[in-house]
Amino acid sequence: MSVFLFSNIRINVILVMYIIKHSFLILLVSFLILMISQSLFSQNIKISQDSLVYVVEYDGAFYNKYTLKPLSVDRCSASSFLQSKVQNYSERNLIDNNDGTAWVEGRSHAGLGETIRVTFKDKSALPYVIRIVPGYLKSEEIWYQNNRVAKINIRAIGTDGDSEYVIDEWKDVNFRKDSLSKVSVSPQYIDISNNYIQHMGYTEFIAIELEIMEVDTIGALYNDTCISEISFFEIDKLIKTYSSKEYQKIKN
Ligand SMILES: [Ca+2]
Ligand SMILES: [Ca+2]
Repeated sequence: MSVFLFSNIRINVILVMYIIKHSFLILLVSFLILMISQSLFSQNIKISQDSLVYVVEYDGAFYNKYTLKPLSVDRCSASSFLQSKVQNYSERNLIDNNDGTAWVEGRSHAGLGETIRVTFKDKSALPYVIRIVPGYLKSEEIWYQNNRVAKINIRAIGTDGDSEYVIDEWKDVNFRKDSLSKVSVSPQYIDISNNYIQHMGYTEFIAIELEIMEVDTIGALYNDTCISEISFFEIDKLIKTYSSKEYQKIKN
């Protein structure tokens, strides 16, 4: 009887030890998985300092490499912004050189069709590259609490006689969640220059207009779509010219 009892206790002790040992392992593995996913998640949303310093343009015969310089915005206006007594969400936040402040649309819906219009101090300026930070990048938590711009339409508006000139051949720019998870929420640079070369020709440039076409609402607490920053660059100095053959070589 005592032998049976002893062996029973022993089995119980072994069982408890087994559970404790494996619980610890399960906890350890869960903790490691959490740490790794947190780390990846954090990297994903980290604001990176992009090193965009040049752009390559094809002129029909050669590929020309230019340095870029930022353009000074004269006026930035939006079709709406979120009214708040505690925080400023106006379009001024789009051009304040701070990725932690955002313009937030002011409609009760997600802001589809809302527009932003920008003019430049230098009236002869032609923006070649646009930098956009989608969403409200104040913090990871705030970024996910709000809607993020998923698709935006960009138009260059110029004069053609008395009529407004709209370039409608431009591709929509996508900031979809799948591409975000690949490239993080670091600024998106969009080279829009080919459209100028092909379509602006004899017209005079007036403004850039951006329109919200689609938003990403997954996980959002508020039905508010945000953009943290927009900036514009024009070409500065020609630093190198490549033949088609040379360019394909360096590109690959
Ligand atoms: Ca800002
Ligand atoms: Ca809204």
